[in-house]
Amino acid sequence: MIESWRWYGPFDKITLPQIAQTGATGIVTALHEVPYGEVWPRETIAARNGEIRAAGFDWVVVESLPVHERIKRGEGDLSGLFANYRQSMANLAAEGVTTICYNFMPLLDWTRTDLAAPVARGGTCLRFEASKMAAFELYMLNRPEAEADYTPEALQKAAIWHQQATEDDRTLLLHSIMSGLPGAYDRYDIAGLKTALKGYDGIGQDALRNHYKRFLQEVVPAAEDLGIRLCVHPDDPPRDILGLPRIVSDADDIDFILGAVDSPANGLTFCTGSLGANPANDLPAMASRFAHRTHFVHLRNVRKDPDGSFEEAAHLEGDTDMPAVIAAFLKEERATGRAIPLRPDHGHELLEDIGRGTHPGYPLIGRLRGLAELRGVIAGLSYSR
Ligand code: DNO
Repeated sequence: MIESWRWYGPFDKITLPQIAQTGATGIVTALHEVPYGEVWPRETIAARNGEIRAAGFDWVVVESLPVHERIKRGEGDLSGLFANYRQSMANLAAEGVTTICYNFMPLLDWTRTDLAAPVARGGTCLRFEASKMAAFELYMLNRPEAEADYTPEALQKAAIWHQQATEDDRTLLLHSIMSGLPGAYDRYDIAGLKTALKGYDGIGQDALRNHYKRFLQEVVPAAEDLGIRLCVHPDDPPRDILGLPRIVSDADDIDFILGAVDSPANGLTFCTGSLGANPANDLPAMASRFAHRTHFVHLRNVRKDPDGSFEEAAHLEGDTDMPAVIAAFLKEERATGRAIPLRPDHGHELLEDIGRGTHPGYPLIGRLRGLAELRGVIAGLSYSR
């Protein structure tokens, strides 16, 4: 597997020479500065690639080439947006960057309620507390229908949180929930989020699936011609949220997507953290089943609570059998001769990470620990004497 590392570009507080010391050889990045829906210029791609190469790395995966919300909503004449997506792919391919991760989550990317939840032995992790999410939906967004999405216990705790919360608590919760928008620096406030949610009125799972299928039909043939491998990132958390449908959450969803345009260019980012937050997902089984269409692997672990809460555990702790998942990808590599890029997804903030102000989930030491542990698993599984 190709050990890679997500780098947010020249403004990332973690520099390429620092990343070199982790042992990773691949860089995962994006042109975060280009607004969603616009073409990624070839010169800008070339310049970023030059910087990455000069530091001794390969740009192994684009994460992400974002899909514009209008495509997700199926709104209006989309031909320009589809053409722009194809042109960005062509410009990337021309510069030798051929694996592209994206997601199809309406409005919000990964969603957490706490960005610095304490870890038992020190350090902090990202956490999704169902009761806080319920409080946000019911009392800050005033979305009474949300009651149906939570357990009675979570609803009770939500009411108590609401009674006790200060203005600062509410501001912090909004900030945490908005932090998942990767690399995008504009965030919704409550009014903005309400307006954005209205844009999805009447769009259920079936409609979103149709819009997604149309997107695949528009871009996958071009990807095939260009030698591009697209790989969709699963929903995080893997369920409907804020009343928005989510359609990349389990094995049935993935079957639908891979079948919608049945081509190796239409693939998957296998994210153990996202998929692992759904108790019904059997990750080793899913890894075996979908390894042949997996072009990128995100490895991290989660520990789940019965009320739907979960938190990010250390990479080899938590509920997911990480060695079993990795074994499935090593088997695929042995069978096909492919090398699949992986990255340690989020890490805990540990030691000097604390207070450094790196992107939530993307500290240096916590991810370095994760990568080192995963590297050990791979070495162990590859040991054949
Ligand atoms: C979370 C990331 C996701 C991912 C996007 C891909 O840390 O794995 O934000 O980058 O969903 O489009």
